[in-house]
Amino acid sequence: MLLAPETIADFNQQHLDSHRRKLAYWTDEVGAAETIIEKLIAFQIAIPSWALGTGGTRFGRFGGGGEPRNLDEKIADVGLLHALNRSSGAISLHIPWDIPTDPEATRQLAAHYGLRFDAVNSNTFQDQPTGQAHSYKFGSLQHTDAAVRRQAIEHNIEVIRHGVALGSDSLTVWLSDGSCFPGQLNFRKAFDRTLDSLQQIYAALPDAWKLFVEYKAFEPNFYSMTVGDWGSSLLYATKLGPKAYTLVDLGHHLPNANIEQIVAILLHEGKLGGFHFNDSKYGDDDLTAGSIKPYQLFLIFNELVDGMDARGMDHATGLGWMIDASHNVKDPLEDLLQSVDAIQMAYAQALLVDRAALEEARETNDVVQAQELLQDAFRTDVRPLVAEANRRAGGALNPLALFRRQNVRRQLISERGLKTVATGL
Ligand code: PSV
Ligand code: MN
Repeated sequence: MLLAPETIADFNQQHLDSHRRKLAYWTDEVGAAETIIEKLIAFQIAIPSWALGTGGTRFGRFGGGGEPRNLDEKIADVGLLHALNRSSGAISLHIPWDIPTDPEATRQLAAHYGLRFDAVNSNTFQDQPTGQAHSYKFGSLQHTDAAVRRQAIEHNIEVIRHGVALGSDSLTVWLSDGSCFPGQLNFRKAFDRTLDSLQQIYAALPDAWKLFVEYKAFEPNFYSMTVGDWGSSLLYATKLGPKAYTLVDLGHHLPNANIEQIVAILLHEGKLGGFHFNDSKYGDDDLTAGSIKPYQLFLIFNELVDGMDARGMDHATGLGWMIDASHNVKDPLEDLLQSVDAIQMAYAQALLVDRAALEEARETNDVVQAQELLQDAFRTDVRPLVAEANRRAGGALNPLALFRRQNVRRQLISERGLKTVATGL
């Protein structure tokens, strides 16, 4: 489904007066407004191909209808999101949930929607119904059997090949490897085997590529995870070499972890590579970014902006930005629009922080002032800036409202049917 530029223009026209009144405060009073708008326009967040359908839990799945039936329809859905907010200009594929059979055609289709291919993701956490000789029940890259490890390594190399054909430039490896019970695993052997397997994958990386090592504290293994925290991920990435980085998924920490501190240190060490945004209350809940802990999201962005500036990195291209969420009870496209919006707001708020004053407060141990400076930025309503960035880039002042006004889901259901099921989570 395509959204005509006139539809967006017409929607924006109807809301323009009220938007201009809200924006006037910014353009009249805040010197940094123009810079923030420009940075927001440049900032793009990739959408994972596996998050375009309804998510499930181990207790079931309640499909919402009109889900994309193939890769082309997934690309069309991301194209639709990007047309609405102009901030979702990339798609991340999970292989073999999505295999591009005609990469050139897939590339052209994505380009037609203004999309590029973000990191490609391998999957050695599930056994595939066909064409797989060995099971990953007891791990993949860590497995005791060299034949299983070889199969998993070859799969990752095949994923790199798919990525090259699509113009992607990074591979994300998330392993479910670990153990469910004490005694099951020799931790040192599991570490060595995993490192050796990762080294073989790393050796197959094209020159300009990056390898992201994603960690996760628990699930599906519940006693130990072989890449269970940022420390082990950093260890693997450091041993692998300069093209390997740690990837932070916000849902992959133990409760109350100070993620902003982790981010600050990884960035400082030049080893933060990518991000998976979501939110959670209890575990890896994969909820909408900013829906549970918006202040934490802001504090993370505060460290990201500060750390990237310290290293002279381009905010838009220096790290791989992606949403990794699941939608059990919401329309997936609406949920993704909400996540992108929350990320844009946290980013804009972080750009508002008076960094010189903050450093001054820190150096003089003025705890109250330091807290005030952060909270002042967080409590600022930056929605007019985000709306203006979307509008100037050709998107809608309020993407979600336009999505609803156009009855997009009803149209998708009539095109694709009510009972369609997208591959993915
Ligand atoms: C695992 O929980 C994860 O966060 C990894 O990024 C996977 O690739 C993705 O979710 C989908 O299972
Ligand atoms: Mn993830």
